[in-house]
Amino acid sequence: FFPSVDPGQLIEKIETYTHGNTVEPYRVLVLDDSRAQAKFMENVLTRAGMTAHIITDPMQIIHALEAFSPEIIVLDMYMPGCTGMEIARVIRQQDRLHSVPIIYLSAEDDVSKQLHAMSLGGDDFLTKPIDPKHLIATIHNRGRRARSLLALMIRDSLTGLYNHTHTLHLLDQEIVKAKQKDQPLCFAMLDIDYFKKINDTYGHPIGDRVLRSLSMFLKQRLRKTDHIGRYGGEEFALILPNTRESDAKNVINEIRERFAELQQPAGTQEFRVTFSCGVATWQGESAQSLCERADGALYDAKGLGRNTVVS
Ligand code: GH3
Ligand code: MG
Ligand code: MG
Ligand code: MG
Repeated sequence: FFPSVDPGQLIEKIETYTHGNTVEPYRVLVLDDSRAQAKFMENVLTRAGMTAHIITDPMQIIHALEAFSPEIIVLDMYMPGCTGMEIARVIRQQDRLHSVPIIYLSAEDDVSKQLHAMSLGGDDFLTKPIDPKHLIATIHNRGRRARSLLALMIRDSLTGLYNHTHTLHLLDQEIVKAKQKDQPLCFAMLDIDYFKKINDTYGHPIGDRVLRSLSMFLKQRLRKTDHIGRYGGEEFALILPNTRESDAKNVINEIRERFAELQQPAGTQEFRVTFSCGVATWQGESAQSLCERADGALYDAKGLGRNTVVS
């Protein structure tokens, strides 16, 4: 899946994680039953510009994963009552943490035991006493790769928009925020009209170009705080935080009119494309119910003859 990725797009994806030039500090979770060792690690990581979260009780791991959402996990190998390997297994069972790097720390110098630990879901094995430079370099390498992989995982490769899974994840997050801040939230489903006909008439590559053209158009016209996802083949989802339904409708209608004016090139010919859209305002319900209402409104927009926005 790597060769199909456009390098420019890749850089843009990584930049969304680094906010331009300065790299956002890595969030590192350290579990070590020795308080002295844990304190030492906290010192080393903090001085290297990382955000460290230290726990000494293995029972706290689930809560720490949830509350801190680490990008890298450093595990002591031997602790009273459990091993780092057992903790790694618990971590790997969670879908979301399937590829988070795990670094083991131990005085264990038996290589076969080290390899066994690695086979159970670890990525690196550092032996105590820990050399701070070695630890920092390991975290940097693992962290950088984990970030770029994550940036790829959440995007659709054709358009560079968020993919279906990540769009739903963002919707869940925005629902929580709307509740906390007591702000309105709109969700819109947008579907290109007669797209099958475009493919049949001009060919699939031209159809793909229309998808990219609409994606760019949406990115240029929506706010930085809005989220745009490719929900399905020629379906897009828009998450509009802190937006009232009437404002959402106005903005999308304006985009609809402007996009319909664009001439899409196809060899020596040109053609125009329209889309239909259904908008729903969050009413304290689940993400699924909100999606269903937006989908219902989209269905109505199609029924009304297409090239329209319905709420
Ligand atoms: P409607 O106005 O009712 O939405 O009609 P439609 O033709 O747009 O809808 P339909 O769902 O029948 O067709 C969607 C088409 O989108 C069918 C599928 O081949 C095409 N499609 C899905 N994904 C892609 C893609 O990635 N690239 C291209 N070129 N076409 C795609
Ligand atoms: Mg220990
Ligand atoms: Mg469709
Ligand atoms: Mg369609």
